[in-house]
Amino acid sequence: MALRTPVVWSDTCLEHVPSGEVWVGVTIEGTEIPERATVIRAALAGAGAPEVGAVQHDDTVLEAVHDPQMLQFLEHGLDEWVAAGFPDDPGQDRVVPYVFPTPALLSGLPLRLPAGVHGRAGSFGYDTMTLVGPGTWAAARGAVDAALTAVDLVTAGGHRTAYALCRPPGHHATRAGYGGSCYLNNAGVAAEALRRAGKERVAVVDIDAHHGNGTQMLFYDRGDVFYGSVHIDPAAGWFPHYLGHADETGRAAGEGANRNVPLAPETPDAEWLAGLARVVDEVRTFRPDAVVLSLGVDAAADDPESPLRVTTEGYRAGGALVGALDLPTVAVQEGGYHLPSLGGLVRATLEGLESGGTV
Ligand code: SP5
Ligand code: ZN
Repeated sequence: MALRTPVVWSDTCLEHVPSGEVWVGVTIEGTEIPERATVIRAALAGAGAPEVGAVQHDDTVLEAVHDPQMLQFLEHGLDEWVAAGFPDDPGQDRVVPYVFPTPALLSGLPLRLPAGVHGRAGSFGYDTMTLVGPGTWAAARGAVDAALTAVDLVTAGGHRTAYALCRPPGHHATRAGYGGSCYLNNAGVAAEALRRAGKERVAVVDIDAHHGNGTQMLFYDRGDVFYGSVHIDPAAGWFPHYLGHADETGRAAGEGANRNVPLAPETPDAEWLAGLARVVDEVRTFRPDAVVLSLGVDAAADDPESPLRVTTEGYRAGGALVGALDLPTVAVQEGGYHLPSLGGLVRATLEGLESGGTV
């Protein structure tokens, strides 16, 4: 049976080309490449899913979720970088930070934004892998439009589920920081837009292999947005390294509205699904009015960026667990890097999502 979930697409997603990211000091080819989006798009079209063009939205929700100074930097920082001559000397055409205002550096003094763009980059970029190049802003902003369009489809468009084929991904982007191949937090923007569309309680379920530290911290102090994630244990040596532990349960009004289920390397379907079922049980207890699914498929066995061992059928069953909530659900694409299996994994998850409820 054909997929009925609309797929929101923006051509701008192909403009971001992350070649030459810096990992442990070495320039390597990026893994978060445009072909990811084209193979997913083709697989979903092949499954019969209708495609919808992303509709441009204004910056209201985006500016509520992200620091305006970071938005400014992402939009205009590259122009400053080029004007300062870095493409010629030392020969770097993308914005790469090199000094970071960590608590250890500032030693309690307040953050003061550096005048030089190369210094300022580390105020917003929190790693060296997530470079800002010529198409980065257009792609990231287009991904936000895709997420917002998917929200419109479930709030006013008569669909229970909608899927935004967001690229670049978003769940590592914090209020004032970008990293982990993420610039703007598409899932966070979707959750906030659902709140503003009248959904009083929203749950974000994150099945990307990595912990969505950005999304977690956007809502950490809030009781109206739940965040739950199943992911590779950062304590086992995996990105984002500093967050994603089981004892991060929320703060202040958000206490109890955050749930992390870190998993050991090599975790197969059964334990991954058991972890996801725990998250989904807590979502049910939270009684949300809508769900955002951060749909990363890098927990798959073949994926080069994580050691989890989930199969395509595991992803289908995971989609069904979320679909069984039978709530308006906006799925947004996060990670997933194994091109030959990527499309089938996303397709299976969305088929599971549809089958779990009454679409
Ligand atoms: C959205 C998402 O899935 N972001 C993933 C960010 C984690 N990236 C960690 C990068 C580690 C570098 N990988 C280089 C592999 C070389 N073999
Ligand atoms: Zn990931």
